[in-house]
Amino acid sequence: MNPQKILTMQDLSCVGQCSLTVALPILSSYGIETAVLPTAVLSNHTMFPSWSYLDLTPEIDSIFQHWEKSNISFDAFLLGYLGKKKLIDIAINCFQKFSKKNAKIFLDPVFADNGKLYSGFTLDYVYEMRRLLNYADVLLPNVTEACFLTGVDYQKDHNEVFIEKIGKELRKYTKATIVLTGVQKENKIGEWIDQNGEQMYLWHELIPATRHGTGDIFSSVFTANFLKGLEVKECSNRAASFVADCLKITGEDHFYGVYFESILDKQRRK
Ligand code: PXL
Repeated sequence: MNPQKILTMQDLSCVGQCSLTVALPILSSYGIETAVLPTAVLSNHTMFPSWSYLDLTPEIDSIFQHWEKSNISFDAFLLGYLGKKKLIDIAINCFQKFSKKNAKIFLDPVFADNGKLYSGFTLDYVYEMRRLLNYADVLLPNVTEACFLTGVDYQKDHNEVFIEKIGKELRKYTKATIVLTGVQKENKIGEWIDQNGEQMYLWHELIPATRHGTGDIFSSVFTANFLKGLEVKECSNRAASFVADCLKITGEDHFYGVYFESILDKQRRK
């Protein structure tokens, strides 16, 4: 048996349960061989009051040269937080060099939430990110990211007119299956999905807690289930239900990520 091989490209935040420290254990737990391309090492993620940042992009050329020599290639790519404009071209180069035939690209653009850009991001970065949308097979933005990418003004009222306008505008940039996350309605949270022209909403119980890294958990669980052959709707339901379970078990004492580790095994067996 040849396990599927995925490459996940994002930062390594030493502390904080996000990006690689989430994607790697989750994807591996599904039996998917997971290679990593760490784009930077941070002491912790950027929701902490301060952080150190070591840019690893100068090393990537050399990493790629060695991968080429060894004929390394991947069945899939999962991109999360990149954080530097130059990484957009590096990502495109990476797909061109290391994709197996029909390799799938999962792109979570990760640069904003709750109507605002994350610390350190600018509109220039958002415009660069638009170029990557063209390469994605599955695009997993939250509502705020989708607004920045399309130029639609963010609003708290996620009514259907607003959501579907964002969806229509996103279509101008991508043929990907769009999974728009964090859509809110009354006491529910959900996704709006547009796959091959078929559109649907999925709704789940809203757990009234905001924690860091839940988007990264969502995209990792979604991607793992997709690679296992599940329908998009089921991948999304499973990802949302795992995030909800994580939020439920994470106590108030833990201000950054969620305690996903203790329930990961149970999730994978579903
Ligand atoms: O969870 C997304 C994320 C990943 N990596 C870093 C971050 C963030 C969100 O702020 O700061 C370094």
